[in-house]
Amino acid sequence: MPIGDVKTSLDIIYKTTKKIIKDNKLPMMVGGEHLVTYAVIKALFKKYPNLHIIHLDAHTDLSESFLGMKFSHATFMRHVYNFVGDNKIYQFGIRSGDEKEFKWVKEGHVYQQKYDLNGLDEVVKKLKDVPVYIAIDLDVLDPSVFPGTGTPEPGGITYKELLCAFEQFSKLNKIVGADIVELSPMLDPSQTSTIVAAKSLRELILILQKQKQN
Ligand SMILES: [Mn+2]
Repeated sequence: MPIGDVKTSLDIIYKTTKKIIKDNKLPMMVGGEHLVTYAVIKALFKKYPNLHIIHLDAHTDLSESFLGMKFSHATFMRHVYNFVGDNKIYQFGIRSGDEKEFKWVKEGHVYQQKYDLNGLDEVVKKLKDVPVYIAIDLDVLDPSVFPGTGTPEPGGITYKELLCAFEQFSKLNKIVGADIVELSPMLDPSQTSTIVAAKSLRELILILQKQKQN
């Protein structure tokens, strides 16, 4: 990635994802900055116009702009919304956002479960046979479990709860891509966060592997 060049980076991710899709493989993104997800979903949406997104995160990421930037980790899901449309995005674990975002959510554009993963089982039942993308911002975890991230928010879920979410995801029949993002190893000298991220990644890869065999 050309560091600091957002547009070129998104272009590279978009083109690479298109190639992965064309080769009949499943894109699995690892980060880093959550904005990477935008380009992957954009490429997947071309193939799956009925694409749904399950998004685990502490933050809404639904601002139209952040610090003057249109494309950032705090805005990407709003830009995803702009092409996937109403009732396609399902957010869980959310405990940070601004007033404008929460007001917009209340208008009913996206599904949002605050603080925890309650209701995920029902959403999984509903989305069982439609194309689903899974976006996991690891800051959905409590900072006591995962401090190595750029914008930690107290009051998050436990690792066991995340494991239960993976169990739910394994019931989906059509996962078409996934990501695990926002690990910043330098922010956690204990390296616990890196271990948590690696273990989460393993779980998600096993779920995608099962999808490939279907
Ligand atoms: Mn976040």
